[in-house]
Amino acid sequence: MSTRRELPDSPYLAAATGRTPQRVPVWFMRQAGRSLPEYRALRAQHTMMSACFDAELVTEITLQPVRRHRVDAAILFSDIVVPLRGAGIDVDIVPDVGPVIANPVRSAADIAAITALDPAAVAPVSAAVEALVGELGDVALIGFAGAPFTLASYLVEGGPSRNHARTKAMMLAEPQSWHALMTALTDITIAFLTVQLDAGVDAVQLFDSWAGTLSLADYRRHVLPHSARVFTELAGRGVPMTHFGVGTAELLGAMSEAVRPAAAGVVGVDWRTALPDAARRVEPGTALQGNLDPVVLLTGWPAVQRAARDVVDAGRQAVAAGASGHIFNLGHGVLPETDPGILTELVALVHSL
Ligand code: 1CP
Repeated sequence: MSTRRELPDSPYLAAATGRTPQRVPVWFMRQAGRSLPEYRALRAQHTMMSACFDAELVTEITLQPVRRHRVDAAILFSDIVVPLRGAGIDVDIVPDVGPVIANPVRSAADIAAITALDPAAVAPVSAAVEALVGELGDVALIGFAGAPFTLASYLVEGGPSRNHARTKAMMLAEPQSWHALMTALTDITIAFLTVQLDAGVDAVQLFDSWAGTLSLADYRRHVLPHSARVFTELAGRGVPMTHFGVGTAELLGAMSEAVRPAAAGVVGVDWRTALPDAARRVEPGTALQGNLDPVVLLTGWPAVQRAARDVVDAGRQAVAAGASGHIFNLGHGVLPETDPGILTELVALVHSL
């Protein structure tokens, strides 16, 4: 187990932990990958999954956006389904589709067959994290995992889905199966984050990308206890932890309750909710991350520039309204067709404000 780095000058860690950063920190979800020509060149020679299990490629792809854009945090290049592979599930990442599960999980027997994550199966992830913390200087390294609900949605549906109908059917009609599935996935998520924390990541983010498909009542009853267990079990690590989802305006309060045990809790906000409103919905002492609409980046620099200034202003208002900090990001991931030059200019603009 490596000792954690002290990064007193990291604006990302300052904002996440309630200190005043020297400048507004900025990084982008999905900054590593799809939008970068240097990523596409590497990917032309490797499948997505094989890249995720190659420590040198993981290290290189994680560093690409840091070199190019001068962001304040790196996100580990991996995918939310990587630990499922490490737990014996036959999953692939198909170009232009996303994760595809060979045998979707639909019966009690399917659920019982899910094994624990063997840390040895994701050894290249540990090796990459160890290499990265040696190379990143003051740039924070964020590890991540998928939250149990979002992982369950891929496993039950068999791949990406719009309405998550089979997932909701299991959740509502087969509560025992649902609880068993969510418990197994929560264990896998905790184990995958533990591997990354042991190897030295400076912070973690839990992606519950599709939780916004749920009502607040269903989220609280069927999902929140499992996600909260992730944060509770890892709270002792003392690192900032971010809880993110899309379409979660109604869930922000509950999502911040889940992350409350963290030494420093951050809630990711999508572009639909103004940051000062989000500040009033989350628990006191929570920092906010977000929330420029990724589509704005496709509309040209004048619009990007105006929207970015608005987000920085809204972040200041959010802090005045009680948020413990603001980390500039998009409301969801960088779209593949984004001009990387715009991202570089955006980082420079945010740093100048
Ligand atoms: O062909 C390719 O090159 C694959 C495209 C790709 C990439 C670059 C996928 C397939 N995953 C990734 C990497 C990835 N995935 C990262 C690290 C890179 C970075 O963030 O810079 C991260 C953090 C993820 C996380 C991820 N994977 C999420 C949560 C974040 C989010 O965007 O909501 C989700 C939902 C996935 C599943 C997934 N993997 C890949 C795709 C296209 C998808 C989404 C599929 C769908 O629409 O349901």
